[in-house]
Amino acid sequence: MIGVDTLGVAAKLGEAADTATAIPQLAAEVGLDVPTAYGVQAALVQRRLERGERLVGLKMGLTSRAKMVQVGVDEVIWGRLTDAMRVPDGGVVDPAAYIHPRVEPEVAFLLDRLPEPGEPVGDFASAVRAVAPAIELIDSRYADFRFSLPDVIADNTSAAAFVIGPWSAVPAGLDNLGVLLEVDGRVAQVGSTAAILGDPRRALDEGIRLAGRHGVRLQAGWVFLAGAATAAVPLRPGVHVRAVVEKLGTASLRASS
Ligand code: OOG
Ligand code: MG
Repeated sequence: MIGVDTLGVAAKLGEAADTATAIPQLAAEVGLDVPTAYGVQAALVQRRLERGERLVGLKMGLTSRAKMVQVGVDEVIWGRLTDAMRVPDGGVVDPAAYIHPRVEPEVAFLLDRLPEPGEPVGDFASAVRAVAPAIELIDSRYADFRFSLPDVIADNTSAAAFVIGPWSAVPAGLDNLGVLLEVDGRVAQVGSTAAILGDPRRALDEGIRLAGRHGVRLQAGWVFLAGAATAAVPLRPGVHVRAVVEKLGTASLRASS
């Protein structure tokens, strides 16, 4: 689309994140469609790279019905992860650094040898070196956590922070593992990895395909978040959050008060 001020839109979203201040949705007003929204996302993440952050992976969004229903957008999307977004397992995050942070349980892959662009992942075991339970902290930069499809794509799919639990070897089946999200020891969300496109391994095929359309090639050593199996829950000050994935273990974080 001609005439979209990609850098200007990226600057608005970047400042909203840096200052933890919500902004109105902007896609309709500035005329963003899906391809131009991915262009804004690239420019938004480029701002981070220019201040010294490193690209360390890719995240999928809206790969489960629960998430699509929660945000009212029903297309699979992807975003970029940088090293500054990573929080150590068991680490502390400050909820005040975000606008309206939410947490969700995820499954992470540590990428290894990936096929050529356009080729499906034939052998998952050689494409993925290890798997881990994870937590994603999402924080839409739009007021009331409401957005259209191009809005959320431009906003780097609400990516804000992530925690990866211990890596383990890829288990025989990943397609029906129980998933829990606990807040202060109480179960807040229950699900199954089956909710992630039927099998989280499919999320990798989708990620390779969709990112490839925009010239992004996944790299060995990158982290890949397959998308949340359950709806996200608000992150309140002072709470302890734990994601539990059957066979894989747990990842946790604490919110400062
Ligand atoms: C969009 C990001 C969705 C997931 O795992 O489905 C996502 C949002 O919910 O704000 O990260
Ligand atoms: Mg997510």
